Amino acid sequence: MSNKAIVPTKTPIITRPNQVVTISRYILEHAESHSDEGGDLSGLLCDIALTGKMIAQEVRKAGLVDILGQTGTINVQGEEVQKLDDYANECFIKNFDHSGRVCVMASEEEEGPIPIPEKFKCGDYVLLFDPLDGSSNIDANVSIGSIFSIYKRISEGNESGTIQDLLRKGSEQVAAGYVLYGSSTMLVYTTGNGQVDGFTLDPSVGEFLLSHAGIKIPDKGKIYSCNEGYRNLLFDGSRRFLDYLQEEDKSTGRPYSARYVGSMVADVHRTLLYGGIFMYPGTSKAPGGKLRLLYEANPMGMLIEQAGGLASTGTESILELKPTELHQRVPLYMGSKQDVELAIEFETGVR
Ligand code: AHM
Ligand code: MG
Repeated sequence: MSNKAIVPTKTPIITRPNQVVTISRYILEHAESHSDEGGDLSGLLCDIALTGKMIAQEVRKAGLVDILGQTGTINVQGEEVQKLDDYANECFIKNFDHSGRVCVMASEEEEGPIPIPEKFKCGDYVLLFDPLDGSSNIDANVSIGSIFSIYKRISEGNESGTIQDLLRKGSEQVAAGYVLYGSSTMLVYTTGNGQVDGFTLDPSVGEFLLSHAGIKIPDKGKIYSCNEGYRNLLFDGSRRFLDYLQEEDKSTGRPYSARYVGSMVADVHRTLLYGGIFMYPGTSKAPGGKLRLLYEANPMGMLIEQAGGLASTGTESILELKPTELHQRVPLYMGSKQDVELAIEFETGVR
């Protein structure tokens, strides 16, 4: 993408069935709805799509390590073979540090804030990302994903942003989304206003095309997603909630089915489309849970809530938590509104 601001079009073009809508066209047509002053948010989202395509391309080569070379070695093209998660992390940093659209970044793979080098212009936005979530699934050819979260900067001036720009409540996000590298590559994003849209990569033309317009999560589902290997380590409320979901009762649609990929992007994607609940509560070994508030819970929470669902710690709204550190973890429940409300009742002892 060039640094030139993209000017929003005045009259959004109406999408008709069977019409091919590329992601860049869609972003431009909807620029007004996310009050995109100067067009930088549109440009940023287009850059995310490009980054997703670059990572998807590399993900497709996973498993060819014995043929293309081990990580750390030089391959037949004379390039260094990188670990996929390192590649994805660098890809985000390199695509955004000179874009002129962000003033500071943070990655699940980096300890501290990632400043913008002095030689490059700083922009108005703040970008946080988990470059390759679910990376333990790579070698088994199971779906993985990238997650991103975008805020408007709050610090003054034209210099690099600060830690305060990064430690923000999820409710302040101006956009969030993920790229899922599954049986197809999909990009799902929201800029608020109750609108969540999904795009599928057409590999023949290398473009994300609108495939899931206006995603709405069902109010109640029939699937729960949880690592039950930790059942004995769960606290009373979450364990009783699981017991409840497994009980037989036709009138409330129980028992629920269990599905757990172990890649949050894949598990939340299914939850968004089919409904139900994805949960990673605290355990006696990890009372604060495992998943990261800024890189995983907030962006996925925004998507779920914009699609009509709920994201909760079990006692509080995820999106209202004020983070105190970059890599803070959080217990979480997210998904269909009625299912999450039920989980909260068990967590808070109402049931
Ligand atoms: P990662 O960021 O190290 O990949 O860990 C996050 C992943 C999530 O994608 C997934 O929901 C969770 O860890 C699975 O954890 P577990 O193996 O404990 O069930
Ligand atoms: Mg992760």
